[in-house]
Amino acid sequence: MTPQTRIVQVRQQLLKRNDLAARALRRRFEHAGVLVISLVSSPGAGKTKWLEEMLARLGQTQRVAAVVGDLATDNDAQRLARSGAPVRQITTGAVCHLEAEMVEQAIANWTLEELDVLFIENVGNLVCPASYDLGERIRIVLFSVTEGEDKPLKYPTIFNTADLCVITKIDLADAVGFDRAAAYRSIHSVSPQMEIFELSAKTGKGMDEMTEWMTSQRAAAATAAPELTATHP
Ligand SMILES: Nc1nc2c(ncn2[C@@H]2O[C@H](COP(=O)(O)OP(=O)(O)O)[C@@H](O)[C@H]2O)c(=O)[nH]1
Ligand SMILES: [Mg+2]
Repeated sequence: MTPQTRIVQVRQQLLKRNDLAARALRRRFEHAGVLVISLVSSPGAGKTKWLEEMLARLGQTQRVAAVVGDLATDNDAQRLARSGAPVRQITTGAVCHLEAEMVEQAIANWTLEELDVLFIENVGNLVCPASYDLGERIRIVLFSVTEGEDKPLKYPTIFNTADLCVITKIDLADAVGFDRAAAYRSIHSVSPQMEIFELSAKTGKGMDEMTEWMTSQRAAAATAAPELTATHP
C-alpha cells in the first residue's frame, strides 16, 4: 500500500465516523424539535455579525442558541453571548472545520427541548467544512461582496452542499464594484436551484426578509415532525 493510499483510507474512515455521529445528532435534534442551521463561509465573510443580528431578531420570538467554531480564541462566542442567548465556543486548534463529535460535546449540558433554533458557526474555510455533516437541517453559505464573484466556481463543493446562499456586506457593493449578475451566474452554475438572499448585517438591509425566512423554516420543521414539537407552539 502506498502512503497516498493509506492517507485516502484513513480519511474515508474519519468521514464515515463523522457521518455516523452526525446521523445520531440529527436524530436527537429532530426528536427534541430544534431546528439546526449551520453557517459556512470564508474567514471574515460576516458569519458572526449575521449571527449577532439574527440572535437579537429571532430571539424575540424563538428560543435561540449558538455554537461557534474557530481555530483559536473565543472572540466570536463573547460577541454572540452579548445577545443573552446560550453560546458555546469550540476551539479546534489545528483542525480547519467542525466535526459532529465536537458539536455533540459542546452541547452536552444543554437541554435541547428548551431550544427552538440552534445555529452552528463553522470555522471560516471554503474547503474542509463542506465534507463534514454536523447533523444540521439547513446549511447556509455566506459570500461577501468583497470576495470576488467567481468564488463559487473556485470552491463549488461548499456551494453545492449548502441549502441557501446569503450574499453579505451588500452595503459595500457599489464601493467594490460588485457585479451582481456575475455572482448569481457563478452561484447558479454550481448550484442551479440555489435560493439567494442579499443583505447587510451592518445597515440591516435585507435582515427583515432573512428573519422571516428563518421563522418560516422553523414552522416548516415543526410541521415536518409535529408530534415532536407539540410542546413548542
Ligand atoms: N460593511 C459591512 N461589514 C460587515 C458586514 N458584516 C460583517 N462585517 C464586518 O466584516 C468583518 C468580519 O465579520 P465577522 O462577522 O467577524 O466574519 P466571520 O469571520 O465570517 O465570522 C467584521 O469587521 C464585521 O464588522 C456587513 O454587512 N457590512
Ligand atoms: Mg466568526
